[in-house]
Amino acid sequence: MQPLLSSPFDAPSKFAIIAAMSESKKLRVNGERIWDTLMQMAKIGATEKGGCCRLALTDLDKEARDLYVKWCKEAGCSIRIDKIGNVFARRDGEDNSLPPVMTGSHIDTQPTGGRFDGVYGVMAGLEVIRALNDLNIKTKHPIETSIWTNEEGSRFAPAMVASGVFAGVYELDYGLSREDADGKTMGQELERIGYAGPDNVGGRPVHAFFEVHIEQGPILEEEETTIGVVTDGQGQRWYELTFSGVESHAGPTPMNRRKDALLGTARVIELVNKIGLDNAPVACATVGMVNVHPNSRNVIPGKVFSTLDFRHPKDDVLAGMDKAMREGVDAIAKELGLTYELEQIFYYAPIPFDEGCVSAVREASIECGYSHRDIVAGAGHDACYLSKVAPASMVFVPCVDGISHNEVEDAKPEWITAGANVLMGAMVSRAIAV
Ligand code: HGY
Ligand code: MN
Ligand code: MN
Repeated sequence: MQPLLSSPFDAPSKFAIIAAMSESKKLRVNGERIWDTLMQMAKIGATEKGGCCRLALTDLDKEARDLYVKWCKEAGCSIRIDKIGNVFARRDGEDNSLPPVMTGSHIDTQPTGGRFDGVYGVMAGLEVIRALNDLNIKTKHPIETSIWTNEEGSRFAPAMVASGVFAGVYELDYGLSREDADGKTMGQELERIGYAGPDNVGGRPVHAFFEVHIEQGPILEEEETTIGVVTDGQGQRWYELTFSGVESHAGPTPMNRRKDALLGTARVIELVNKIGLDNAPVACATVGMVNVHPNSRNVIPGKVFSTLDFRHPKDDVLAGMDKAMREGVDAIAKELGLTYELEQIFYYAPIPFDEGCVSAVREASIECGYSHRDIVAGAGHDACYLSKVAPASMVFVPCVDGISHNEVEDAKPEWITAGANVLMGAMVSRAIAV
């Protein structure tokens, strides 16, 4: 059979073919089915406020994985699991010697997470496969949809560990040795829930990777734009800071004799916020976790652990934020007589996504007739690491009030359908090309 297209760059003709397919075969997903799939998944870890708490590698993560694997098998997929628990559901193509066109995201959530962050991208991949089955469309390349372990970095830090191992950013042992607050490692928890797979992690060709995700910010909804064509992922730096002072009695200890680790942390929270504002309008700077020891109301805290999170689309600005923070922390420690340990535990430079894949998303949006605009990803995503080993890009859809990492996280069914349609168009445009 003649290759349908000779090069990945004749996007218009690719979409001319897809348009023809869609004319004859309506290259569209089943919006009701994907919404129903998401609502079934949302029951696993459902919270009273309507959100989802399904932390990485807990029994709830296992329950969701098992259900997803069942659905994928029912859709005719073969299942592979790698040594860090990434799950790959594969739909054969005409030529299975060709590398797959892949999609996927994560199903682990924040403790007060929502019903869409991550899991939407995983279910959209399943829906693309289900829709291709309904349309009886056979692609040249195999199609794979995937679950990436521990994307959130909430239970096990840092974020995106498993896609990082797949992309060669981390060694497998580093990933498996990540510990939660109780000292349990990812490797132990993978064994416990039965998702320590046999396959090596990564090291295999991927023809293209696409991830659909809610924007998790306010832009698309405010502009009443349906699709975000994600051109870049902003860079991130995560730190762990421990201030040590002297625990002492809150009553008899004079103010000028204190070495108060929580006062130091409070100053750093102000400093981090100022660094973010000094690099407005796009910089983001957050202190998300503070653990106070001994955390007793009448003891001056002797040791305080906190986490710092910096984000920016320009690496040099991110480096400047790092420098300003380090200088500030040092000055605060000196002024308050504290010692400190500061470790950067996570860093990746801003990611420009693949132009061919970005145009595939844009062309699919046009072919589907959706309003769209280029956008930079504010959050981290597995696609950011996949972009190191495959041409990659992302599809964003709006979320209500731009809120995510919150139990009220919400999206409209028409947005969910639109994102899955664009994902399908972008994937098929790559899977029919040689
Ligand atoms: O932190 C992030 O950007 C993502 O939610 N892991
Ligand atoms: Mn996510
Ligand atoms: Mn998230």
